[in-house]
Amino acid sequence: MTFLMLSFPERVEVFRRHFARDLPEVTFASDAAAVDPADVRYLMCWTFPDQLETRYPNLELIFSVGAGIDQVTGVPIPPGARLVRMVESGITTLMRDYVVMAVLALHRRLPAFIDQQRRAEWKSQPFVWADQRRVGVLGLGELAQAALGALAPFGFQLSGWSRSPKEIDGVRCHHGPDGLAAMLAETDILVCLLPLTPETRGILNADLFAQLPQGASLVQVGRGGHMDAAALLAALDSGHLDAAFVDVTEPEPLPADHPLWSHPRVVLTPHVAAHTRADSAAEATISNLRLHLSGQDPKGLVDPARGY
Ligand code: NDP
Ligand code: OXD
Repeated sequence: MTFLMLSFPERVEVFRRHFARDLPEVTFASDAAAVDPADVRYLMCWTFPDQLETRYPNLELIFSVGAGIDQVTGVPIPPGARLVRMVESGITTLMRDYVVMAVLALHRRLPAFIDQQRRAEWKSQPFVWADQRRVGVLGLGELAQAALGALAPFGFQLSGWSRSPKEIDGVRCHHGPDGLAAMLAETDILVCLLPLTPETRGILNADLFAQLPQGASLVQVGRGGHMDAAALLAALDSGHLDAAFVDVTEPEPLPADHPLWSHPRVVLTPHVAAHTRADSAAEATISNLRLHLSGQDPKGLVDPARGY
């Protein structure tokens, strides 16, 4: 019963130590060439090794090292194997912090002030109090709920949108296509924390931007494939949107001549909103393996029909 981990050496070593201490009954391996493929029951990776479908015939669980699984969507897996995305406190806290940072920066119009600073322009901007600012989040999953929880104490008006109906204290919850239109019409700062699926690809497009109120802003921390960058730039240039934080692009890395790099109202970060933390991820994975070994579903189990 082998757990094969394909990842960076530093992360692998942390996992190796945790497995040796907390789950010695499972053999931990990190060298694919040195294991008998028939022994591999559990695999952790970001992208799949070639011919995964036939390579490890006894695979039961495939763990993504990250929260997203769109990088493997559509790649066949062995019959009987199930895919698990990463749910761990390191990713969640980093994302929570990034979203709070970006929302506060947009709320206090930091991109406008940085632009003014470049021109040595000493000028105030209109003040808006947090209780007058409406923050809407696309997605109400693990990361979105952590971000909303951290935004609540500032007093923002909070709302969120998901596929299925939800009830979250202090958050106006919407779902489905009608719910999206209702939320967008009342959102000053929109945060995208959706998984990338056929349904959500391209969701941040000209039509969606047009449904936001004049002067709204965007925090794009989902996946590059969610956003039509040309539509964002057009909405910023027309003045309909005020500013954007963009952490994910298509392609990544973003080519050096892409206009997003130099737009004065865009803060661009290189897909760093969150990152898997080795020690907490190892604990989460071991806890998931224990659930699986006792016949229960692991946390973060992907539903192939939904695509996340
Ligand atoms: P979850 O699976 O916990 O949450 C996904 C949420 O999106 C759920 O609320 C789900 O609705 C909603 N959703 C999915 N499809 C639709 C749809 N068609 N219409 C409406 N709502 C939909 O994911 P996480 O919170 O863990 O992660 C979200 C995403 O964040 C990742 O998939 C990845 O793309 C991105 N990410 C980005 C990182 C970065 O560094 N920039 C780092 C980590 C993740 P429901 O609740 O009804 O199922
Ligand atoms: C993830 C990411 O999905 O880092 O974890 O984007």
